[in-house]
Amino acid sequence: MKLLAPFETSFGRSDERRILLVEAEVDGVHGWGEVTAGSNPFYSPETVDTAWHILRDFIWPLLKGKNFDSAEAVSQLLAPVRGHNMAKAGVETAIWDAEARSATVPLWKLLGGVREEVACGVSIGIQPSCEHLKACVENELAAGYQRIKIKIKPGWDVEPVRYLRESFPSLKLMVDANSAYTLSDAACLKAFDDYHLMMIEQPLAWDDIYDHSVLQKQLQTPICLDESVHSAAHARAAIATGACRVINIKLGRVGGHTAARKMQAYCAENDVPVWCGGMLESGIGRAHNIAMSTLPNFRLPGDVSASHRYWAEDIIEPPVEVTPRGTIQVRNEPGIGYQPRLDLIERLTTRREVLF
Ligand code: OSB
Ligand code: MG
Repeated sequence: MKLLAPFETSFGRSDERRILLVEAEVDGVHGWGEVTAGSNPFYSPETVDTAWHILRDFIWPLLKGKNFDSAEAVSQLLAPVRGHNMAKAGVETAIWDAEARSATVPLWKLLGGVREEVACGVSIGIQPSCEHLKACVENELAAGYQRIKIKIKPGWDVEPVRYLRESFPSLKLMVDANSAYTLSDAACLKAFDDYHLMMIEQPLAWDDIYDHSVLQKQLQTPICLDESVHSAAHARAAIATGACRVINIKLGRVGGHTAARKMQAYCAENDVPVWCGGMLESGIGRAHNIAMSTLPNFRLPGDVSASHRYWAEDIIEPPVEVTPRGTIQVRNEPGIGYQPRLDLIERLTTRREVLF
């Protein structure tokens, strides 16, 4: 699917997304999930193609013919496969959707969600100039979004933040570095302390916890971890070492709804707020993100925004829409609450494999 506008981060630029969907048939009911891996291993080690391989050759043999009472059992069945959380989440979330549809309940209720309206922010990619960035922010604020995150990298960091803060003194603003810095950049990162940011997301290495704990002690701005937290155990290590004060939860990165639910509960017990991250998902992944965002400890606006920010035509019906107060009204329909547009998905499909 071609993105309406290219999205640039410290690790590269995307013009399109190769979307890998999983359709799971469980007792005759079909559920849908999305593998959120990219085409390249620049955000995480997984790619669309590694996920395809792992799903077909290792995940499917662990599930085929298995009896289980609930989607909750799936993550344990997949435990023999180390890593590959995005591949796992594709099928795990599809089975959660199928379970909710077969019980005719909304997925968010089945998961234990507690709110019918979720707060939305936006993630704005690296722009050619501060003027361009300001225009993007004005546009998103006019649409109602509650907080703005901007992507940063060395050479595009303190200056755009200073510029935005001058124009928008009380804006809920944060930055995401996607691992573009090292501890030797601490002085540069410390300069963010003057601009009252909500948080700085993943400044250091994608697989690091310890250096973040060293950095957090030097910063007033809270650190939020994304790339380096893949489980409740990682959240425990990050919180115990003081590596962050906020955690971004992505279904793909943590391996699905069961893991996400555990992680948000663990963070709640430790008074660490979480929010739902995004991976430029199609409507299927987006709908799962909305369901997850209704869980109790999702206390901050997420990166879950309207379909039309990404796609000329989304593959679900209706598309995801955002209210003028910057929220998504959760749908009270069975499963993910949105219907896959089978005709459109068919037209966009370049490769398919049926496993049985
Ligand atoms: O780090 O949160 C990230 C997109 C692709 C890969 C990583 C990230 C992102 C985003 C976009 O920030 C969030 C979205 O709008 O889906
Ligand atoms: Mg991030």
